[in-house]
Amino acid sequence: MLKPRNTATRELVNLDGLWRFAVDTPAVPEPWRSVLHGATEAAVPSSYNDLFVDPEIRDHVGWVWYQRTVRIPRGWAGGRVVVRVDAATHAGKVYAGDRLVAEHQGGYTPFDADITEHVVAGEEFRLTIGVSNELTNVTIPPGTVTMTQDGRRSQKYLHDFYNYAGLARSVWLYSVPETRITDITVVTDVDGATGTVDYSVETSADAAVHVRLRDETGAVVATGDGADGRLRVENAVLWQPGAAYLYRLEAELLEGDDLLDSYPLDIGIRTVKVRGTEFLINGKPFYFTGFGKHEDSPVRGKGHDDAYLVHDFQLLDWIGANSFRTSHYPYAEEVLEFADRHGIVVVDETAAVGLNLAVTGGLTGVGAKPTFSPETFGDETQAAHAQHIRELVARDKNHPSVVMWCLANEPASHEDGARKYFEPLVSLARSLDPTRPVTYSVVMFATYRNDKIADLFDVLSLNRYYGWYLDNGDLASAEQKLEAELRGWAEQFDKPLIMSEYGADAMTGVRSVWDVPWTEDYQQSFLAMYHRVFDRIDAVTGEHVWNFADFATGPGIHRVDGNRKGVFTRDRKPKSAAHELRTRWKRFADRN
Ligand code: GCB
Repeated sequence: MLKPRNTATRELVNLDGLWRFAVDTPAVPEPWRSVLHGATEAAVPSSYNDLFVDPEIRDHVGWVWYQRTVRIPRGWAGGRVVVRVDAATHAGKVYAGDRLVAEHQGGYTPFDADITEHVVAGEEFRLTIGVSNELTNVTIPPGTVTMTQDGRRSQKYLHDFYNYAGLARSVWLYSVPETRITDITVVTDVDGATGTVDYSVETSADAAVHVRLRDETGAVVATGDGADGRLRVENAVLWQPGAAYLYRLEAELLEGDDLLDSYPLDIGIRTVKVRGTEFLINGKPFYFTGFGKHEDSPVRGKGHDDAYLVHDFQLLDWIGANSFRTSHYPYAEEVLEFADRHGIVVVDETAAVGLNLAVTGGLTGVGAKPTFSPETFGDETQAAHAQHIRELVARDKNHPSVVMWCLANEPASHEDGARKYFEPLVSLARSLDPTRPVTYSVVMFATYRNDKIADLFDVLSLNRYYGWYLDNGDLASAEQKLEAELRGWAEQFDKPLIMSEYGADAMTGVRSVWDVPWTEDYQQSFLAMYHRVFDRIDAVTGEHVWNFADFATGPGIHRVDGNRKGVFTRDRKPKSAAHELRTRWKRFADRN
């Protein structure tokens, strides 16, 4: 799935801005058929929830409608005209005038609507996009819609972040030639001082393919002919964590001397491999330092924002982080491109969060119903999960920053049924991308004794909260239990262990000289305790603190206007713990 770009043969119009906006109502059964009735305006990109003061909009369950008028540029006769929706959370429908032109399920991967037959170059048309925030037991992530006593529909879900919805990423109008490049896949390797780039170009019809690889100065370093091939780059400059280097692959589709289509792709030459307990990037052991993040900011919710993007990466650099996990869904493509350009390593996670009914059972690890069963999460959920993995890999496979796929966050991997559910998904991910390791984030109920799927994966990513959800306020007990558990995993599996979540809530300005939960001091001591343990266990190959910044959640008795485990506040001010991490991770900079 190629990102829309301006090229010699393609044009691109950004449709962001203010759109007419209305919540679905039975009074207007087919709102796309005319100018949206009773509409207000909403910003795109942005989640819509926090834009409005009206709780009927914020808490609405079901469809909302976005609409605007779009003019097709005059010169676009001849090719195909496409609308790209970068994200419609969690389901989208696109109408060109009165016609339904695309439907998509899944809130964090893009989709296209080919509108060629429904529009005329130089003329305007009415573009309406419906977005639904509903989650069910067959969506990824899952949820349930219940009825309140007074007859309102209410969305319940099993994940700990607010169910923001809407058009949170850009919408584009673009043109592509009739005979065009439809996909490019690149796999790189290193052979001594030579970098190899295996490329494969898919096209909509037979035509000659020519590729050219340029270095950062623009000099051509390799060329190739044919839809598949291998380029060799002598004295290749590798893409390294902290030292990004990108080559530009220019793919061209030709008929004789006529250029039918061209598409540029920035790629990095690098390798990723797991060897025993080591995670190797370019053959060198890599130790992950960083965070589980969220796409989350005031007012915009999950709306992509280039200012927050730049600032968050500045803070990652300031604190000495070399990586992050896209917890708990694929992030905007702009984020991955930025990571590519700035040498930040990414663990790319699916939106499969909440496949765990045991979480609703409190700290017992036993839910009222089994998680994986035909009546809970069964074949249809698994099919939706598989489709999501296909779309994620299709979108992100060429990013050098992405070094691993994380197929789920905290599934009930200790329950019967987990293996039957996950085995085909792991095989699918491996067949779609044989080059990257796969992992999942392991919930605390799943231990090295009872987990049923760990052997299927390359890397074990553990989410652990000793000292917070267990032994709250007692870091001495927490330290013993954490160490015992990590040693258990390390003895049982010869695989890298990443602590993919560890963290404590802290309210800025709440202080204590004792180990008092919710203070900044406790958050700091909590992290320091984990670090002592990590440093005693060789198999630990990385540490991702939960979370980079405070973030919005649904209401809950253990949430104070959201989750406060951020090392930065929601408006990105450091808490005391940030300094603890900075001191430690700056020291680590030489290790990678
Ligand atoms: C977890 C989840 C994460 C939560 C976190 C917490 O295990 O993976 O989404 O936000 O715990 O703070 O409870």
